[in-house]
Amino acid sequence: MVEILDSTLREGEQTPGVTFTVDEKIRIADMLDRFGVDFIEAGHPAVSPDVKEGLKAVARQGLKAKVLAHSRAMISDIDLALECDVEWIGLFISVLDDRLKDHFRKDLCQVCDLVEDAVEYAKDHGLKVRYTPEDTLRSDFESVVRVSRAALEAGADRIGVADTVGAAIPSMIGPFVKDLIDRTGASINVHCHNDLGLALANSLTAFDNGAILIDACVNGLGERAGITDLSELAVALKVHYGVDKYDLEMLPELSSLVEGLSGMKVASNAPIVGRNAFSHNGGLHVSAALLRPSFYEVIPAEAVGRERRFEIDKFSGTDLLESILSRHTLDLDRAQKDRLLCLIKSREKGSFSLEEVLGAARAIKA
Ligand code: HCA
Ligand code: CU
Repeated sequence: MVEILDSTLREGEQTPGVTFTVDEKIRIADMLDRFGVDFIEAGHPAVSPDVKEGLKAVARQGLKAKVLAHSRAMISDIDLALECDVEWIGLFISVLDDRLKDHFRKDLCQVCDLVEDAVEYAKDHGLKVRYTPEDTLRSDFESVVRVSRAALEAGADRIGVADTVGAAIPSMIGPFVKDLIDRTGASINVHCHNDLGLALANSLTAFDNGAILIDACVNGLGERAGITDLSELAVALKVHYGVDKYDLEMLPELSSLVEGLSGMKVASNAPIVGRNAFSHNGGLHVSAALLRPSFYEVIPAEAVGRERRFEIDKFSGTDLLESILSRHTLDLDRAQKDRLLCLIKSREKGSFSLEEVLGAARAIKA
């Protein structure tokens, strides 16, 4: 069974322009927990005193979700995480050739030693450990195998595959994950950035190829273009894999809580939680959706806490008018209905509010 790690409080807070207070983090974590995420990545304690406080506060909530601290593969970072009483730690360091040479000035062997030491230290102090070779997908595969084996031998519980710059496509990440599992036997977590709009596709492909956990953020927050969107992921898992363990009806409130606290507006056409995600417009769409919503909805609006809406504008047809008139017990004859429809279709730009249409209908009837 798949697991979801929500990283709104860590990766999400790295969204340019977004910060959360400790109290805000507690509110978000509480809602994520009720929604049912399996893990909450609640911060990187070396970032600032309040990030550390936030992590500690979330870890103390007694949530069902496991709380994970993000950390460089460094003893001093691990010590900070230990002070926060978390159950899990996610260690990361890159093994990308150029990063080793030009940034860390270390060879692969030295980085493997460093990872081993960090993992052993964290394990000795009672933590469960995920180790991620950052930018996994653009790293040399053999280096990833080597460092992953070193981490696993030192006791790491999971290996993270991170598409750090969102550069992967499904046909790359699928075989990569599969081969990494074949070569190391690791339990894989996957973390996909959305720079090419492929975060969800890549995440699901990793899952199809054996990954057991997918990282996500509410409203797809995260560095640059963000990471896999929690709503999209949870609904895709329900629709295509029959995953029933998340309370999908909570998605709109979760999204609007984070929208409010982050100040990052959700686009109208965002899947699942966007204003238009369950609004039907074209005459044919509306008449079919009135008859049977599934003709034009991937999941019923009600199943994800949304209401189905029908836009009234020049694209509207007779079926929508009939449905509005009968719901408001307004009895117009054929000619009156034609006049009303003509009126609606005569507006070149913009749509009608329900009140406007009802007003026009009453005027025509009078
Ligand atoms: C970062 C990197 C990270 C880490 C993912 C992980 C990424 O914030 O520096 O630790 O599993 O995208 O590689 O978010
Ligand atoms: Cu990331």
